[in-house]
Amino acid sequence: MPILPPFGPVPPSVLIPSYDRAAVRPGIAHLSVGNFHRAHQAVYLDRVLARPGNAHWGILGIGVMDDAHERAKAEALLAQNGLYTLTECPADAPDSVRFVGSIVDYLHAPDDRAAAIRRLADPAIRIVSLTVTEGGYYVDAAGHFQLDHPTIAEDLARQVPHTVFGLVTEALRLRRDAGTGPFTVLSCDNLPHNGRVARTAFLAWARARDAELADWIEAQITFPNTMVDRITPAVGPLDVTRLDAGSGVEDRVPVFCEDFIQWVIEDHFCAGRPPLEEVGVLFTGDVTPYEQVKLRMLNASHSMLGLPGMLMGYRIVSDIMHNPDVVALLDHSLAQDAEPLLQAPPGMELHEYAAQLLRRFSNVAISDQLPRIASDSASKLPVFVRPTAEGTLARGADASRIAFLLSCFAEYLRGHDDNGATYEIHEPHLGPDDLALAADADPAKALDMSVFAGWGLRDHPAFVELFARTRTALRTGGTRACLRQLISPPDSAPSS
Ligand code: CS2
Repeated sequence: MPILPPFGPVPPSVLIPSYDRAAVRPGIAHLSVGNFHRAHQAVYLDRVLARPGNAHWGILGIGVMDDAHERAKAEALLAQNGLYTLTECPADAPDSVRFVGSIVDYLHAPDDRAAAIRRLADPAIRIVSLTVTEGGYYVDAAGHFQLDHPTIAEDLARQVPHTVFGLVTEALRLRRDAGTGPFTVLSCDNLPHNGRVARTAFLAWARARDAELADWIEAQITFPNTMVDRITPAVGPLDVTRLDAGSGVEDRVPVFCEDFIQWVIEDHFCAGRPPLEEVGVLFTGDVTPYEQVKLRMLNASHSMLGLPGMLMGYRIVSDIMHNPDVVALLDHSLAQDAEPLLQAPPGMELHEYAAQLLRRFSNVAISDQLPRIASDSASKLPVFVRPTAEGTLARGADASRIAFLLSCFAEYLRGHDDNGATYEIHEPHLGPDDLALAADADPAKALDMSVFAGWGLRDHPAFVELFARTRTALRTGGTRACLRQLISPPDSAPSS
C-alpha cells in the first residue's frame, strides 16, 4: 500500500498525487474554499501540478467566513496537510476516489487578517481566485456595488478589513507600494460576466477606500470572465461516514461530485497563468454564449426542479427525476423558454446539451440535494431565471412555467411542504419585509419582494394575473396538481 503522510497507508484503489507536494509552492490564493472549489478548480490545478515544470502553481486556500463550520474545515485541512479525498460518481460506472494535492497551504483569515493580507501580497501569488456565491458580490439589480450595505459600510471603516474586497484591496496596496506588481482576480462564481461583476465590486470598494489606489488597480488588475461547471453536492456528517467507508480513508473533509467537469475562461491574466489549456480548460475570447447556456439551462433547471420539488416533498435530485411531470416541465422550459433566447457556443447543440443535463440530474450516484439547490434562491433566481423571464415576456411567449417557478419560490418561503413537513430556509439576502410580502394574503404581493426588483414583472398585468392564479392554485390544490395542469396540452386540460 502506498504511504501518504499524514494518512499513512492508503488503499491501492485510491489515487494519490503523482508529484512531489513538498516542492509545490502556492501561486494561486483561493478565497472561500468551498466544496465546489475543491471538486473543480483544485482538480484542474492538481492535473497541472502532475505535469513537469509547474510546481509554482499550487493553491493557498484562505477561509474568509468567521463561523464554526469554516474553522472546523481549516483545522481539518491543516491537520491533513491540505489533502482530501474526492469521490467522483459517474452514472454508469463505479465511483473513483483520488486525493487532490493542489491545496498546499491553508489559512483561516479571521484568525489573523493582517497575516492573510501579507500572504496575498507575496509576489509568488499571481492569481487570487474566489468563490463567494452569487450574492457575495453586493452588486444590485442595476449593476451597482452596494456601498451602503451594512456589511460593506462597516468593513470600509475598519483598519484591517474582513471582506474579500478589503483583503484583496489591502494586499494590492502592499504590492503597489513594494513594486511587486499586480495579480489577476479570478471569479469562479455562477454569474454572467463574473469577472466584470467582480471588477465592479472590487473597484467600487477600493475607490471608496482610497481613490488613488483604485486608479492603480483599475490600470493594473485583470478580472477574466469564466464559466464553471460541476455538480457538487453538500457534504453532511452522514456523507462523511459514507464516503470514508467507500474510500477506506479517514478523511475529515471528503468531497464528492459528478464525473462531468467544465471550465471556460477568457484569457486575460495580468501576471501569468498555469497551462490550464493542457488539462482540459477551454480558453475563449468571449465566454458569453457558454455562461448564458450554462446559467439559463443548467442552473435555471435546478431551480425549476428544486423549488417545486421541495414543496412536493422531494429532497434528492435523482429521486425527483423519476417524476415524469417534473421531467416534462424541465423539457418544456428548456426547449420552449430558455433555448429560443440562446445562441449555442461553437460546437454545441442546445437540444443535446438539454438531454445531457437531464442525464446529469438523473445520476443516482451523486444523490445531489434539493435543499442545497433551493438555498439562497433570492440570489440565484435573478441570475439564473431573470433573463429568460424578461425575454419570454418581451416576446409575448407563454410565461406559465416562469409564473409557476416564481410562485413555487414564494410558497417555498412558508417553510413547509405540501405534506406538512417543515424544512429550514436559508435566505441570507431576504429581509423580514420580503418574507411578509411572500406571506401576504394577496398572492401577487410576492412580486414586490426585493428579489424581483428590476425584473419589470409588474409592467405585465397579464403576468401578474397569471402569477396570482398560479399561487392560488398551489395553495388550494397543491404543487403536484398545479404541475399536472401546467404540463398538460391545452386540449387535454379538464374543462371547468
Ligand atoms: C446549483 C449549482 O446552487 C445551485 O443552485 O445550480 O450549484 C450547480 O450545481 C453548479 O453550478 C453546477 O455547476
